[in-house]
Amino acid sequence: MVTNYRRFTLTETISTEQKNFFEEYGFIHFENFINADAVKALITASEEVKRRWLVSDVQKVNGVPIKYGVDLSGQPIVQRFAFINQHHPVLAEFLLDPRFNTLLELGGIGARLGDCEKDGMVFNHYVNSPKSKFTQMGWHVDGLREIFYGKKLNPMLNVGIHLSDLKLENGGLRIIPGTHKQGLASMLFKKAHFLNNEPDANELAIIPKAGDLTIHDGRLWHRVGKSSVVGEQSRRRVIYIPIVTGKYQPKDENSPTLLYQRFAGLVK
Ligand SMILES: O=C(O)CCC(=O)C(=O)O
Ligand SMILES: [Fe+2]
Repeated sequence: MVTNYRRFTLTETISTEQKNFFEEYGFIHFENFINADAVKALITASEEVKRRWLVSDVQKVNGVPIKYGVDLSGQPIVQRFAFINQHHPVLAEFLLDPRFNTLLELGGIGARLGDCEKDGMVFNHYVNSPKSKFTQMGWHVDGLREIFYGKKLNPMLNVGIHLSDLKLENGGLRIIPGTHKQGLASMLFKKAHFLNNEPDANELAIIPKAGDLTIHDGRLWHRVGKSSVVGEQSRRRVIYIPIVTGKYQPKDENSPTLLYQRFAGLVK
């Protein structure tokens, strides 16, 4: 497993070196995108949305199922929020940071932030306890969603804003660098989507500090490894926002639930 890879710092423009790295490996890691106060504000906002959604028992947002689970205390929590940016001003405003525009350059022509497309801003909250319903995620490519949508694959990037300090034993994002260049057959059949949680000989462990930002190509094989530590130390929060291209496809409360979304809900 690769753990020692190059990290970058984001400035006003994407350097040629950064662009080349991203094109070759299909991911890039920028350190210190936001500071500790900003991390705290984003977490606090998610806690407020959680309380509201628990009270009104929100099951879907714009057709996307919301995943609930149980915290260490036994209290119910939201473990996967979709379109959370549409439910809190702090999260909506966060997306106005001009540095997101800088990142669009990696998405090519017509690239935009998918704040009201796909699953919008996703907020994942993992915690490893006997009762937790969300501790890992099997191998998958995000681009597969396009095939479930029945549409031609448009390049899609996933921007991650990491809100927890991680060590290798905390599990987290595992990717296979370079697999974004694979053909359709490998994308569909290299591994059993969401069902396979086995480590891969070529995987790389993304090990972020709270406040770091990563981008991975939607066609890259990746998974979320389970934390080998339990309890409070296993808590992991990460935000994802897609960079999309192609036809503008906003979702609203009448949007249907897609097949892959039903499927993903069945997998622990
Ligand atoms: O939690 C993560 O770091 C990755 C989640 C993921 O791959 C997904 O939601 O598609
Ligand atoms: Fe993913």
